[in-house]
Amino acid sequence: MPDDLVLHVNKGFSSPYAFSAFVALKEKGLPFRLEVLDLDAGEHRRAPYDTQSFTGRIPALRHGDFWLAESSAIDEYLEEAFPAPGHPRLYPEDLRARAKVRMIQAFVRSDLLALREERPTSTFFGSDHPAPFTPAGRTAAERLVRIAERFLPAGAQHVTGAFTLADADLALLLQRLVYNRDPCPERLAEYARAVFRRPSVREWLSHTAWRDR
Ligand SMILES: N[C@@H](CCC(=O)N[C@@H](CS)C(=O)NCC(=O)O)C(=O)O
Repeated sequence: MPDDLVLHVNKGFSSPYAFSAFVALKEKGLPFRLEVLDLDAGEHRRAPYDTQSFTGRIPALRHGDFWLAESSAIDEYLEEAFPAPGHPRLYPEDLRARAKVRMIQAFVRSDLLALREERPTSTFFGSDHPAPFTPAGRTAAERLVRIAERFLPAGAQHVTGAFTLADADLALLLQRLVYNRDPCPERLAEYARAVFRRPSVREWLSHTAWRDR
């Protein structure tokens, strides 16, 4: 097929970035194929993937002969290549709501390094047990709670009027606390759990060691 879609992910399905692109494809209702690379074996650094993917990282999307890396670029490409109303909208139509979604996606990818290191996805997509927080990890966890409270309006189920990819990304970030039973306000915990009940997310989870708790 000339326009087939292939998403390259990592063995173990632990990548939060591949998660975002996978959820985008699923929520759009697009047929696609998964190509699973063993990062421990260095498969992502071998030719031709290393150069075709530009960055030699996962995720990378191939759409026909077009290659794209960087999860947020993949998310936005899918939104524009398969637009509403023919396909579900994953970014809001409203300019400011769309900007908010992009802000949250950028925040999730660039901030809270200590939290991401001390509560890696292997503690919920895999079977690793978390160690107690260092002061830096605890500070990052508290910062996440404070900022997520601002992102999620009171009484809302989503950060904007309907589900967007910011919800998928933010819910995964919150699961670093929720799944590991670290302090997290119930409102945020329930939000993260609800997003993780979406069929698109459940399908990702089915590839991982996730256990409902
Ligand atoms: N900014 C990139 C990050 C991608 C990334 O860091 N992927 C990791 C897996 S989570 C990877 O490929 N690591 C292998 C390596 O860097 O050698 C995105 O948003 O897609």
